[in-house]
Amino acid sequence: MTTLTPRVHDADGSRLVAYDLGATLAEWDLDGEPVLWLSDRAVLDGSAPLRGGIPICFPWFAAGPEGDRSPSHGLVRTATWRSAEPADEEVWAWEVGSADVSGAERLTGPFELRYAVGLRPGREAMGRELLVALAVTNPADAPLTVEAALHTYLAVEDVRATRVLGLDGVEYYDKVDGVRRVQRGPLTFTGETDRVYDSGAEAGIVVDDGSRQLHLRPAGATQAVVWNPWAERCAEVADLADDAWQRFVCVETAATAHRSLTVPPGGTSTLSCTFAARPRSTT
Ligand code: TA6
Repeated sequence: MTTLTPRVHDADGSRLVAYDLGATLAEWDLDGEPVLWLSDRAVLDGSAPLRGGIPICFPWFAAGPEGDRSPSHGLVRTATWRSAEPADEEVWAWEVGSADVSGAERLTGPFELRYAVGLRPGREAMGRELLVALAVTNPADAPLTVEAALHTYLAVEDVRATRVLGLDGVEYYDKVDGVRRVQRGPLTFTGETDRVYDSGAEAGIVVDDGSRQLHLRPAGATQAVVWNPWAERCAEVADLADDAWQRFVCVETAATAHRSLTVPPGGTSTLSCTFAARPRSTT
């Protein structure tokens, strides 16, 4: 059994931990406080995607466990990505292509992915900002249609006191009961929540847990996904402690079924999100 080797970056009050497995950013701590949430039962031997941080879903979202759309959330979150040259403000960059991922080309056609994690000075006294960006390049001469998501686990003090703002008036598909609804006011959490919102939320999303506000600015997405498993479903997931559901919410920058990404021949489409958090101590 192998243990994955982490990459660690520690500077200016930010600590980042990432793995080449899935190019997964596993941790972002700001002044010692976790902003991203990582399960204390996360599997770190390469046999499963990381439960926490920002796993990358591609070239499909959800589905599994059998059929063409298996495993769940695509093929790249368990692929080992190659390290690439980081550009300005990037801490790390990785690449992976359809040729590196068994079976991918048959299902989607060829693709090349570049994923970068960066830090930059925050605006408006917000400390450092984190920027993550997934660039999808289509090297072929036919359009490439794919789904993708930055499946972001955010740390909250208690999901029951957490509000998500910025989705007011947006239609969503509620995966818990299979009904389409329209969001009215802030999203609050009173049970299992699994929603696909029909907006890329480029005006921004705020996750407010009562003692810290986390500002997300997605770009290039067609949807936002919000997930919390709540108690019963959490207990069914091996790499989640029974009470873990209280301490995270997933807010995902996404392009999934019916609103997938079409990358033109020779073109590149980028899904990205900027995160800014005010440290708890100064809130
Ligand atoms: O993003 C929400 C979701 O698709 C949920 O339906 C839930 O299953 C979750 O992701 C976790 O999926 P995973 O394959 O990581 O167990």
